[in-house]
Amino acid sequence: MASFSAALVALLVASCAAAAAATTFDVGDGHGWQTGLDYTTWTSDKTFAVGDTLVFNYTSKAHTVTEVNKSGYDACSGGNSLSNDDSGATTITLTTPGVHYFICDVAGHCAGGMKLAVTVTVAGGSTTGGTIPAGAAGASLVPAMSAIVVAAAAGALVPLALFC
Ligand SMILES: *[C@@H]1O[C@H](CO)[C@@H](O)[C@H](O)[C@H]1NC(C)=O
Ligand SMILES: *[C@@H]1O[C@H](CO)[C@@H](O)[C@H](O)[C@H]1NC(C)=O
Ligand SMILES: [Cu+2]
Repeated sequence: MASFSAALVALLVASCAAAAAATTFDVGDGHGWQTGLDYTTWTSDKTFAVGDTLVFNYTSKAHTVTEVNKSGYDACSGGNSLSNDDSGATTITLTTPGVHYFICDVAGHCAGGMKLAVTVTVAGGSTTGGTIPAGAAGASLVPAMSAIVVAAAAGALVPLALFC
């Protein structure tokens, strides 16, 4: 049963990693996108991957979500924005790795805290990634697949769904 358990753990880890590969982040959590919050603190316990989504919640027209480069972020300048929205519900899907910078372009708001920098890594489940060591995928996939069969037969997929 030891190898079965090991395979099941591998499957759990793999399925949780896949689930984590596309996370929707509610920026600022219940506080939304507003002045007076520290979004650096908000990001500090989170990791962001390609495919994840940021949802900015704020009063329409009262703020903007303006994607800028590092210069714009550092200077609180939206003059060379990459994208801009003030709809009140801005959804940004993080499609490329690297650091993505967002500010509010209403005068004074960026200086008042409305600046967000997220470091985006290649997702573990991404098909575009190059970070999986050669051999690792092939080595783990076969026991994971056989574990699916065994786990299904054992009726173990219900607790599996609850695990994540
Ligand atoms: C957005 O913010 C408003 C006002 O703060 C709040 O009532 C609402 O629940 C928030 N929506 C989401 C999806 O967080
Ligand atoms: C940001 O964009 C501006 C305008 O295109 C450019 O002059 C500046 O060098 C860029 N900064 C960075 C860090 O890429
Ligand atoms: Cu604002």
